[in-house]
Amino acid sequence: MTASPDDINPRHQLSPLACDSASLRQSIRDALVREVGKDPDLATPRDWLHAVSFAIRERIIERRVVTRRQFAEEDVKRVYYLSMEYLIGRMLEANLRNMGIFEATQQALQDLGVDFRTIARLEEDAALGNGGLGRLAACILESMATQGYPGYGYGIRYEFGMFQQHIEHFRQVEHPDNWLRFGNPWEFPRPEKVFPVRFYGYVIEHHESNGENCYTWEDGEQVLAMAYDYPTAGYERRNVNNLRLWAAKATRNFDLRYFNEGDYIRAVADKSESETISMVLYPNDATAIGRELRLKQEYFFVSASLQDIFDRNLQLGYALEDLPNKAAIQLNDTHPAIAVAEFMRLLVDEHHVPWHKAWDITRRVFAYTNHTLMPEALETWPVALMERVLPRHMLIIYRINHEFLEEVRHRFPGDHDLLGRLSIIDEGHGRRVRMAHLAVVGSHKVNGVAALHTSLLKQTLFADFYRIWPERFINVTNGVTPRLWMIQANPGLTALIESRIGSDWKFDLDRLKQFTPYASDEATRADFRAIKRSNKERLAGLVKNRTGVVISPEVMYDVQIKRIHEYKRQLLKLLHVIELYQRIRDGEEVLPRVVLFAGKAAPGYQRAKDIIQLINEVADIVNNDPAVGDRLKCVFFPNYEVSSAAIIIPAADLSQQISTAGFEASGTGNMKLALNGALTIGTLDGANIEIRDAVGSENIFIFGMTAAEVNEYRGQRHPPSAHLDSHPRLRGIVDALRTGFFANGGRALHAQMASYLLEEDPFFVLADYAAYSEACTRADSLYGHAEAWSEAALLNVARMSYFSIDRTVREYAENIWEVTPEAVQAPCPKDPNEC
Ligand code: F58
Repeated sequence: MTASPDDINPRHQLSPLACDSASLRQSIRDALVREVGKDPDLATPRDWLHAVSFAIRERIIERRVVTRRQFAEEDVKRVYYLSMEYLIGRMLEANLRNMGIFEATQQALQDLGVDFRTIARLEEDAALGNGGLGRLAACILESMATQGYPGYGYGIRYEFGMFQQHIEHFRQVEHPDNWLRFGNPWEFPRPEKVFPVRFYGYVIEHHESNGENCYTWEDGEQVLAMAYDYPTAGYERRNVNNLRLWAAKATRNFDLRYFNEGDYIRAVADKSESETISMVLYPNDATAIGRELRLKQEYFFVSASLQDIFDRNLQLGYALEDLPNKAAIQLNDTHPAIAVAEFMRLLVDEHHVPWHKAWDITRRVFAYTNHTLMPEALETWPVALMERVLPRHMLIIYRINHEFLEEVRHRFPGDHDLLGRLSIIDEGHGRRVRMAHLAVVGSHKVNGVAALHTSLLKQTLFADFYRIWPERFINVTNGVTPRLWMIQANPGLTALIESRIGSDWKFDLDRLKQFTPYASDEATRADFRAIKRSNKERLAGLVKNRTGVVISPEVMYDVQIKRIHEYKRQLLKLLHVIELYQRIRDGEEVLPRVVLFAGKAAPGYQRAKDIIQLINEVADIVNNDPAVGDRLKCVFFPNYEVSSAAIIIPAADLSQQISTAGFEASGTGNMKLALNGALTIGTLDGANIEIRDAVGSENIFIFGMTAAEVNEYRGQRHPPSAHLDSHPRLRGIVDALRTGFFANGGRALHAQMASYLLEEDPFFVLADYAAYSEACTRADSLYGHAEAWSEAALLNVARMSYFSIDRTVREYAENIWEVTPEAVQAPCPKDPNEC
């Protein structure tokens, strides 16, 4: 019972809005009056921002309607991407560019006397994520739309996204991210799309005549999940996919009990309590959050998404047995892993599918992406908590586990340790549910996000699972979208490439390889340097604005931009800043540079916050020392987010990717920076290894212990202080910290950080320092040869095509989802009547 073209009521045929600048101008002016409710004479820049967004959203949603109809007509298999996080950034420019109407809209605004850049800056970033995992989800959605895959994103519409970072007295202070306070023109609220989500309560077992018991989940409390849709446009394609984010609303009868008792205030207070579920994103980047509210958030969005998926499939007339041919569900890490149990509950309890059939369907539908090996980031929930919050799911997990362990027992009789290691329930730590095990057992494919990461997964975290199901584990190396991270962020470099090899590469990044010969062309190199320089001027303006620090566009820009974490080793870079400072003070020549750090620390992660303070205190001394001048500036750029990344990255010369080997699953900042012509200085960690293979080892500065060496070294238990003489200056550098040379807020913190390095150093900063400093010297000496540096930088650009998110998504589509792109329609014509 699927829709065919003939089914579409002729009265419902769309007459597309035109996209020439005159029509856009009219739409913008109309939206200003009709949607924003302002007289153009009185409109503020934000009013114009909203007006233009409304004018564009009309055009996006039209294409969404067409896309949805086409998918329904063609009976396509759909991909559902379940992610707790989407780090989207600003939407206006991305939508305009992907819709192919960026220039026309700029023109329309100019005709209205409005400057595009001025209003675009006012848009709040949609920062519904912490870091790489959330940004990857946003890149994947954009790529699915661009390539014509029928992809649906599901997540949470957090009222407050990632906190805003301020620096006060050198230290990070968090402010709430009230990103919706001016309204959000990009979302379509769907008050009719609501699903009930239950928590707590109890389970009743019913005995059936066929021997299978059936269960009902009763009582407890219910919250409604209401849909908000964010259409996601493909690049210069007509495809528009949908990101559906859920907000919690109190159920309509929430208040009956108290209202009947006349307790109005209590009733309303309860209402807001249930709405806290979607209130705020947990700002944690590498540790699992063991809070009840977090578990409720996870189940809340999973349950609503799966109910929605079931509804869609049933409405389209698909049989539940056929789900694996109609739906692929990707779990972005374990945060949505409870979906495995919820899917079983919906099949077995709600739709009365027999257990074993249901289990077969479930496994064929789900796949799971792992993003970390770090034990503290692996989610486990106390059995007691799960039993209380999700009693039915706990029973389902018990049965899944029982049957799984039976299978293992059968294959490996007598190996009790193996059973304990594989069990979904960890019996050793006060009984906890291991969500990663649930995800592996419930999926047909499990992937790591870079080659090294996947092979470590197979050797360590999932070694036992790999032994029993080797075919289940595959690698899908991450990628980044060139639309945002090149075309939008770096129009100068985009134009340069276009002038040399045309524009096919924008649709197929593989063709960027054709740019390779231009790396040895002097004119191209000179143009590249001019572009870098102007990108640096743009960044220098922003740095001055945000920090007051004046940086010269003449010098090397050396950047480390990512979440602040011990394993990412911002401290290693900071020690090098101190080395450079001391060398300048000692009268040595050093290559002039700006070192720029940016990144947020989890609010409860004291050491990460201490590192931020240390950076700021060192920066304060260095930047104000007249003996140093422009030879060294150290900047901590506050409130790093997608929109600032898009300005920092194109201006960077040197990209710091210096995590302790074996800890960074992949990294994606490394890809964005190399694509923009920054050279990487990095360890053999995550995707750095594949980047080296792609760009050539002569065009990257690799240093330090490998993952295997780190492992071996850890076993040897060397005292970190043994490395103080491995580099002529290391002792003096650590001494400067120890004695509080840079201290401003108090020496204690500096001394404490010195003892941390000397006594603990869990991420081997001191052990890798000599190698790091030497690699920096190599980088500096190449930078001194402008032609050679530019050649290497251009080779990086030309050879980064593998790291396009489009390649990543194709691999997911072919090796996991088994979906094909919908014959992507011809690129959007520029004909005003056929937008
Ligand atoms: C990141 N993980 C990895 N987690 O650290 C990075 O190497 C990788 O490139 C990226 O995923 C994409 O695969 C990450 O960002 C989180 O932010 C989680 C948020 C929720 C709590 C646990 C960490």
